[in-house]
Order: sequence, then C-alpha cells, then structure tokens
Amino acid sequence: MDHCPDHDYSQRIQDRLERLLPPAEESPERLHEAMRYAVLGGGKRIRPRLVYATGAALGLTSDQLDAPACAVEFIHAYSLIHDDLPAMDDDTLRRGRATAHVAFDEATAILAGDALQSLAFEALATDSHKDATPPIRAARLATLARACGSRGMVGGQALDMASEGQTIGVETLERLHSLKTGALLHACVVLAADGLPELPDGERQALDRFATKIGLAFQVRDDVLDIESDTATLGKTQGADIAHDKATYPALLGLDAARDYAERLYAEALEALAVFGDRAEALRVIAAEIVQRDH
Ligand code: GRG
Repeated sequence: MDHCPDHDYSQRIQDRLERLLPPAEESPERLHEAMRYAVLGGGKRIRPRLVYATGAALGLTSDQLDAPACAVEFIHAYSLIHDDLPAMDDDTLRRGRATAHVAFDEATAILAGDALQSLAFEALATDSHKDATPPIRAARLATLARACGSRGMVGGQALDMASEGQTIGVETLERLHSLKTGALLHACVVLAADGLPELPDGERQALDRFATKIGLAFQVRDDVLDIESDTATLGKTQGADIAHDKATYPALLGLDAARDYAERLYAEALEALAVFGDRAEALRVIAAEIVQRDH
C-alpha cells in the first residue's frame, strides 16, 4: 500500500497494532487483556502518525513504516501505564476510562507496561518488510532504545520526579521535557529517516530541527491545556492556583507568554519543513494539531 491520506492513518494504526498484540485468549490472558486495553483504547495516535507523515515527506510508503509506527505507540502506552501507577502520578482516569492498574491490578499493569516495551523492540527487530534491511533494523532499534532510556524518556521522568517540590527555571524545565516527552516524539521522525540511510544531511538536519521544535510545542501546549481545563472546571482563580503547584511553562512564563511560545515553536517547526515543499503536508497537519489541540 502507498501513502495514506492523513485521515486514514488512524484506522491503519488500529489495525496494525491489533495484529501485533498478542490475542486476549492467549495465556497469560489477564496480562494480554491489559496490554490490549492500554493500547487499543483510543488516544490521538500522534506518534505513529508522525512516523507515517515523516515517511511521506521522504517518499517512503506506509508499508515501510508500519513496524516503527506500532513500536512508538507501544512505548507510549507503556509509559502512560507506568506514569499512572500509584508510585508515580497515581491517576485513576486515562482517556476517559479507568487507568490500567485500576481496571486490572497494580502488578498486572506493571507487567503489561514491561511487556509492551519488549513488544516495541520485537516489532522493530522482526520487521518483515523487504526494505527493512538488517542495518536499517539495527539503526531503528538503536534510535528507539536511546529515546526510551535513562538519556531519554525514562531519564526525563526521573528528572520530573526529582523536581517535585523544587523551584526550577525554564532551562531545567526545557531539559526535563525534551527528555520526558520530546525524546520519543523526536524518535518518531528519526525512525522514519532511518529507513533512508542515504538521506542528504540537509534534510536530516531539517527533520531534526522540526522534531525538536514540535516536541517542545507539544509540551507547552499540554501545560496550557492543563490550565485551560482546570480553569473551565474550577473557575479562573482556583484553576490557575492548581496549575501553579508544579513547574509548568504558564507558571514560569505566564499564560499568555506560554501561548505565544507555543506559536513561535510552531512557526519555527514549519520553517524547518520548507525544504520538503508539498511532500511535508501531512507533517504540517500534525504540527498544527499539536499546537491547536484541545485535549
Ligand atoms: C513512567 C517510564 C515512564 C515514563 C513516563 C511520557 C511519560 C514519561 C509520561 C507520560 C505522562 C504525561 C501525561 C506526560 C505529559 C504529556 C503526554 C505524554 C501526554 C499524553 O500524550 P498524548 O496527548 O496522549 O499523545 P494520547 O492519549 O492522545 O495518546
């Protein structure tokens, strides 16, 4: 199959995730049910769509990107399960329904997250597409491993936990988020580019710049959304107070300046795509969604 129009990616992603996940009837059933619950229960699918859209900018087909697209969503689902646990954020709701440890139990949720992480790497290592040569598969495994580990997402989560109750500045906040959420978003773009070892340096650097800007914009928008939803639920003053309990862009910069910052990052992300012309249209759509989303 060739490129999907953006609105078709969601169905494709659901279908490919479903195929790679172990069936719920396979033993251990409860673990497999929890994995499927966490992955198939919705979400915006920004990360896999970012993989496909980057591929479209580079002339790769969707078929070539199914394994990396699923791998990033498995990692994302694992990170959400673990982030929601009592030892971390202790959340009971995710995507409008019970978090995995509430719907199942804490031990099952921990194991489901662990197994999803393994499944992500298995998907990359066993990618059966004819163009996924051993060097390409190895490059993708390294890209994802780097993005997830202590120098990436998990390191960002550790910094986030260490910063609780501390006063931190914008620079520290930026480092924390560039690891916690930025590293995986960045990897989505790099995983697609890894499929083209001969990619000219200029295009690789443009993608790198785009991914960094849009990863940061995602987080700034997330912080602004937290305030907007608290304010809508609790009223203006109380909402702002709650959101100021932790270090966020609106808390450090002010709400209007944080909104402006997200817009500036968005503009810079778009500038980076200029070199791809019309081929980057799907990337532009996702970038717009990231800074304009309301959930
Ligand atoms: C615990 C290993 C471990 C890592 C945690 C990424 C992360 C690190 C935690 C996620 C927690 C969180 C709510 C971060 C804020 C930004 C974010 C990643 C929001 C959720 O991502 P969306 O909006 O979610 O893409 P959907 O539901 O649309 O998939």
